[in-house]
Amino acid sequence: SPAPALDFRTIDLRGGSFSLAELRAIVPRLEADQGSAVEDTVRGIIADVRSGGFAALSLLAEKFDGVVQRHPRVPAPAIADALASLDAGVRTALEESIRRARVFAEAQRPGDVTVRPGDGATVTQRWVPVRRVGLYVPGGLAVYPSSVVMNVVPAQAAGVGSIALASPPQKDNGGLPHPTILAAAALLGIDEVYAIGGAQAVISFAYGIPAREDAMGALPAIEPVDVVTGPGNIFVATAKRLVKGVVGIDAEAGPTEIAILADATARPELVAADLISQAEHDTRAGSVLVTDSPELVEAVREHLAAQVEGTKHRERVLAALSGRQSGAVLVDDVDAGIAVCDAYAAEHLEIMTAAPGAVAARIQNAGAIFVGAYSPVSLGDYSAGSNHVLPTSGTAVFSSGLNVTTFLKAVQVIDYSEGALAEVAGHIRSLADAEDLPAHGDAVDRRFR
Ligand code: HSO
Ligand code: ZN
Repeated sequence: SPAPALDFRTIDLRGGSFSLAELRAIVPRLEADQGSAVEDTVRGIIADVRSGGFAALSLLAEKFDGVVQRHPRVPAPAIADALASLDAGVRTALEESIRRARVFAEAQRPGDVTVRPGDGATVTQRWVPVRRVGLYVPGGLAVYPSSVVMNVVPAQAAGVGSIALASPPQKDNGGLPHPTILAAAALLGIDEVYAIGGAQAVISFAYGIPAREDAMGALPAIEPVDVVTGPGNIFVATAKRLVKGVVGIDAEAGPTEIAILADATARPELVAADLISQAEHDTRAGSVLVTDSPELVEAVREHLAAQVEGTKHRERVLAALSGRQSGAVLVDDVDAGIAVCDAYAAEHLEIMTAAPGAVAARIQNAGAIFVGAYSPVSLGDYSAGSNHVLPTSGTAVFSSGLNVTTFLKAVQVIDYSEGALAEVAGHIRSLADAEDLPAHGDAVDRRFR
């Protein structure tokens, strides 16, 4: 088939003035998925796994992964072997990623606060980790040991006592998950690993799988978790959405995005390289340039065309750069560019302008901001110390990247003395009567009779 041509479109906003609603409609974005057929499939898998337990998981492993499986738990020696066979350079790099991510995550732990709103009265907010977390890691096209690091490290820093991991069984690896996933788990000290794919992994974690006996003996339970995190395809994302409420989930991750806010001082070859780096993930990935320099747009387009020819995943990159989710947005000045970036709310936003730190400080909406020519998104994907699980599809307007608080919850503790309660008893009476809930007031008054 003929190679697709680069079609990196330009949206020219110069000379116009646009409301936030207009900007949100204009910025390059994928059409939202409908996905109701997928939802029906996933509901079917939920029903099967909840009623059939391990027998249902075995059938699904055979159907989707082509493997015969009696129980999905990965034996400890297989995890140790995977680490022993890991490439030394990859091992050192992962260890440094873990170290930097851990320093950052541990520094994020919020402190408890106690206030004294009256004499003898204290109110405390205490941060408590969730008991148990399940992490799903894909095993198909995208095998990302870096994502194991990004999910596990903040959970460990939060003090989560029990962390389990699931990844699809691989036919050519004896039904075990991909060896680099197992090796990353080993480096992080995770020994509870299951060979379960896709939606059924999320469902197994959310509801648990009860212990059973078969002809060969015991099949130990998978204990339910409190939070499920991890990336995945549309089936995984749908499963997470459907179990939300039974468990907590991290953000539903859509295709990855990079926006670059640049002025005429930016180096076009670096802008092009960074746009290509994220386009490499997915034909649906979004690569957006926002600039006040028409010369930069032209230069970037030339570098894109040239660099795409030498890149390994050329077809995928071309499709992503040419999709309606990608393109250049031309604006009058950097201020207008900031407004466009806030409306777009990119998962990753690079700032390549004069004084990039000052521009970055004015951005309200982005999953992560990369400041200046030496902070590319690739750095954040692997080795910066920041997390690469970030809100996509404009959800950075209201949500955050994975961090230590994803795995914590705040418990409020109220401790009033007799005198402290007496001080507000009349107010409680007034508000209880105003809401026509007089027993609320009575419960307080009874203490003072
Ligand atoms: N850019 C992806 C994460 C990733 N990149 C993993 C390489 N490996 C989403 O933030
Ligand atoms: Zn990436």
